[in-house]
Amino acid sequence: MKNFQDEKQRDLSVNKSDGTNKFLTTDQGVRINDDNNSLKAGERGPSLLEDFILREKITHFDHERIPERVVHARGSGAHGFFEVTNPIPELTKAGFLQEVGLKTPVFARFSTVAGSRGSTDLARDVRGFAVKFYTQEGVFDLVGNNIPVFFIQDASKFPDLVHAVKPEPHNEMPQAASAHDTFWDFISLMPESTHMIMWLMSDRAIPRSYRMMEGFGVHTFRLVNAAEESVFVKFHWKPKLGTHAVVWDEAQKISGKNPDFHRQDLWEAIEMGNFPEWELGVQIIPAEDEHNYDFDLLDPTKIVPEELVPVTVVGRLVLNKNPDNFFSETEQIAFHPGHVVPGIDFTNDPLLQGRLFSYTDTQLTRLGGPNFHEIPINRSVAPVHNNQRDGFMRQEINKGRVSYHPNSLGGGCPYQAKISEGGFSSFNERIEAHKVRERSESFTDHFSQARLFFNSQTPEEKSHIVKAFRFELGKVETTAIRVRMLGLLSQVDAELAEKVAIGLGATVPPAPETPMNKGVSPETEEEGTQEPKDGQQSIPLSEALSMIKNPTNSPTIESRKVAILCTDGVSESSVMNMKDALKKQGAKGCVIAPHLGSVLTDNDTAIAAEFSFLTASSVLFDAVYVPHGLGLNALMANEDAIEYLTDAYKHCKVIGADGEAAEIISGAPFSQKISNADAGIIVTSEIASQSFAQEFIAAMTMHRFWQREPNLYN
Ligand code: HDE
Repeated sequence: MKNFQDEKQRDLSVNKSDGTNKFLTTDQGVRINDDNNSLKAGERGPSLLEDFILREKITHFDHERIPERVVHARGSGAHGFFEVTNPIPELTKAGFLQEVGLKTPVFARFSTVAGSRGSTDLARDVRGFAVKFYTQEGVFDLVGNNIPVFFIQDASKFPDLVHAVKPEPHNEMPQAASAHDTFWDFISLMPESTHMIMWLMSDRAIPRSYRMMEGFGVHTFRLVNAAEESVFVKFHWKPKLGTHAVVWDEAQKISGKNPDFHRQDLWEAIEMGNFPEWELGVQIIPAEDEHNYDFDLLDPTKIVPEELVPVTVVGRLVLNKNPDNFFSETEQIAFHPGHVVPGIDFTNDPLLQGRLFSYTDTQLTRLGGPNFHEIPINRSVAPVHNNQRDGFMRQEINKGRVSYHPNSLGGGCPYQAKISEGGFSSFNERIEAHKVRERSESFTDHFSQARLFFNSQTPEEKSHIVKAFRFELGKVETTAIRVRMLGLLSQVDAELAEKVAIGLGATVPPAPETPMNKGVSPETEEEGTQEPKDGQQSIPLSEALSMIKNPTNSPTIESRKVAILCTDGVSESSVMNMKDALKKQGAKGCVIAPHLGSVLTDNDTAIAAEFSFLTASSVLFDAVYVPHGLGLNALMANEDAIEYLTDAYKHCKVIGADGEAAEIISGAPFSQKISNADAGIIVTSEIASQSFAQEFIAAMTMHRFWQREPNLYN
């Protein structure tokens, strides 16, 4: 055994739980001889207090849980890198954006907002999209969402918003859902949330995958260059796989069948080498254009339409490694919009300003003290030297007597960095104002952009929004709240309000003489829609706001999953033909059979069944394929198998069948509804045809065939 006589021989940096030590030990490093029996006075006797091994193990277990995040408790994350593709040194001095090809390590965490840690991934909710950049100049966190605006304009309303959306306090229901009275009570009294609510009721709130969501910094930030000149900027993440959603009925079923659907999707994609990827883009607004729009850049309930200011791509984010330990990394990571590096700065957005306080404050409770920056996942790769000392769980062993500045005993170190040495200095913004509790008049238009969003959607997307409102408000028990919401919606679009009202069996109230405004008292304020002033830019439609109009830059089915329904007697060549064709496109065909094990093909070979009809479900796949085979009658008699097809049809997915399996489609319960123009139903009488597989794949690149929907509900 090693003799640690010399202090230097004790390598304190060795992680005791790195797995290299094969012996089980206590936290003090003492090897354990028996981990199965507590120490007792006699084999049938009482346990002894002396048993330090038992006490340590149980004490640690008793304290395993830490408080979950107040919001965004449910999340999943991964490691990766950010690589610059288009440097912007003329706009920012941030070192990590200076050179083509420069890579910065990152950790990204995606989350829902309202639910608890164990809640479903598929709740209708905003998704958090937080990225920690470990830059050479310190940590930069871009803590955004998958929706570019927010519910409220001022940080002071955040606790109210969160109290309203969380489960109701008297009975702790419903979990991870906004469809309840307190949420809509609050929203119906907060007209400033109308724009956000339109996004929340759209399919953006039920993404197909974390890998298929856009991300937004939401607030306007500043970039600052070496000459200390600043531009305004909005951050955008654009997913390589396009922005896609599931449908609400599907989301609810997934919540039951696999509440870890997004978590598993992210994990498996990375394990399979399908590394999730996004472009980072910026909308750049010159300082002199600050007042050129019919909205205020500081108002977080507003977007800057991409048609007015295009997105300039600066780099790409690739996630290529799953965490080794969920708790240590994904749970303990601590984001903060106030973690910025020289070259990136804040604006006076009053929501952002409030956030700058909240994030450190919340970690003090969640992570137990002020040293959470020392937890490995939070550590800066840039050296950290300062005079912060002590506190719970201090890891750093600071040496010497000096823990103050200025000092002479420590040679003046650590000393302040000049700006030319990379020292952070806040943008020198001129402010001359009265101290007031007021909101700017330029924040009062709550409806124009809600209308812009609604009008920019396709008819299918509009109908999903109507249905989402019908569902959510239909769950609200207080009639007055529903009616108040209809009043708000009528100020966005009369037809929208009418259609929602039909679903609720209600009547749209007459437009208020003084529409609600400023989000506090419905009675007091003036007009909530504002005409652009002279010279201000405004647009009636924005194509960029529709997911369906922007499927993806390059159609792909990479990493998509297809359910292949099989029984004994299935055509081996059909199954293998489809599996191979999908594999070539980076997608996966999964054999689903009445039982696990394998199915026997028409060639008497065995094909492994990845799932049984019981262990998987149509909603967990992007498309369904029924191959030719002898056992088709048995398949048709199986209610579970038929449910794969009916759900796939209802959720507008591609359905394919070849050979005699085509009859299954014509005999399916939905067959009367299929229109000839439905390009999502691919059938052929041929067996194992290459062109059939290609047609099936081409249809899958369309994601969904929404044209089916009007027929579905007639
Ligand atoms: Fe957060 N938010 N937030 N938020 N937020 C938190 O910080 C808060 C807001 C966002 O994966 C908390 O560490 C206030 C907008 C994400 O760990 C907390 C206000 C946006 C995450 C907090 C906002 C966000 C959080 C809870 C209004 C989009 C998860 C745990 C003034 C731009 C990050 C924690 C992760 C987490 C406060 C509004 C995004 C309580 C006070 C707007 C993605 O500090």
